[in-house]
Amino acid sequence: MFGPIAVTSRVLETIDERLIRCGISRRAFLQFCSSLMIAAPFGLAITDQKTPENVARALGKVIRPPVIWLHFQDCTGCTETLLRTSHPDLGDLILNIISLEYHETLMAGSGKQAEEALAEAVEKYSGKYVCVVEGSIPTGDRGIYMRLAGRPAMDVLADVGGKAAAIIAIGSCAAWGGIPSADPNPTGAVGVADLLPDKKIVNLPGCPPNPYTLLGVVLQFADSGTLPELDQERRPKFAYDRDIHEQCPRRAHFDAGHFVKQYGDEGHREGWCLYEMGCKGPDTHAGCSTRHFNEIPDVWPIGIGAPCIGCTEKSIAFRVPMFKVVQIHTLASPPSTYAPINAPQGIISPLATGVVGLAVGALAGAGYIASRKFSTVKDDESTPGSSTAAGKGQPRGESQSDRRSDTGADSGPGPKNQP
Ligand code: FSX
Ligand code: SF4
Ligand code: F3S
Repeated sequence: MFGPIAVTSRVLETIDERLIRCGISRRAFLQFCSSLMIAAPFGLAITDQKTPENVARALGKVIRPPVIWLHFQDCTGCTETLLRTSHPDLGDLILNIISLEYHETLMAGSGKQAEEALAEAVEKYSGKYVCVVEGSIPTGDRGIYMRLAGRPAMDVLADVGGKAAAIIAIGSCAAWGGIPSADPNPTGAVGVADLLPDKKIVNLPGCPPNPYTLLGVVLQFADSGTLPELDQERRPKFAYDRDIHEQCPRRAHFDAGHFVKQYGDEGHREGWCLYEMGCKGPDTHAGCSTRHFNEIPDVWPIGIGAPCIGCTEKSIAFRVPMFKVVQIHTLASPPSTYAPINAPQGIISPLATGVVGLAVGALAGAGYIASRKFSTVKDDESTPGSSTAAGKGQPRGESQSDRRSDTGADSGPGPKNQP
């Protein structure tokens, strides 16, 4: 248990106590635990359980962590992502799992009353609360571009963030400046770590990020006082260790050279790869391709036909032009669960799948069906509106390395850049 908070446990309830008192259904809590397991399958002690029931049992005993949420230069999208769950029950539940002591957008009070609430929460939980920061902090001209109750945002962060047990910078704005820091950055916008480099800070970039990543980190900290393993950008590895391209459902089209050339063209309608539309997936670390938003399958940028803009990468989002294609640096290969688009037909017989076993058979069968579906596209139709070799679909049975070596300097943006 998180020591300092446990001391005040007579005041703060456990999650179970709170949910029972507020009449929140067990069903909603189990649904939440399932989503948490999907968002954080590895790397979090709290989801290292076999079933949602076990996660719920462990989480139920945790003391609700006090959270003070600060808003600076933001669009409130990060707050929205937390509340716009697909079931209203879940939104309610989230606000009951954490003990939100201060949040400008959600609290009923305003003005003097709100300021007093903030001061009281900071004093009462000093050194014990989690400070969530949303939005970038303007530092230009001694911070005059944003004041809260007469104080520059920088000072509020130094005070409230400075007394926190840990800070979570939610969204790209708080993590590294985000949109407000785009050139020419008139307000001198920076992220939290630029101002409080020595604090315990977890960055959750994304515009917005997945809310379950935030909840996973907060709950792990409340349970054990520890933070998940972070990468060099202070991002938790459990959510940011892979690039979008590695797990993208459109990856088979990338490998086959099937690219959307224009919004609304045939390739776009068919769900082909968005690389030539400037998709930054190959250079972007985030879990979006497997952990979608609002608990709804395919609700994520590429899922709805828009290229990834690299919103989690400080060197890409709002820095590299939207339509500029990125270099392919990784050797990532598509997971075996995605059928290659040009798979030879008929190689998996019902007999073979029966011999291999039910589980493997089901997987291979699904792959086979998917490959049949994709391969109904004729090779000569692979690049609508283009006559160059770059976009042509490759003949069936041709190896990936053949395809890569065939796509020379001018022949195709995707595979040609792969090592
Ligand atoms: Fe920034 Fe959060 Fe982008 Fe918006 O508030 S990360 S602009 S989605 O929502 O701060
Ligand atoms: Fe998916 Fe983008 Fe990679 Fe294409 S380039 S496979 S759309 S991540
Ligand atoms: Fe952002 Fe790209 Fe995901 S734009 S939300 S990292 S698909």
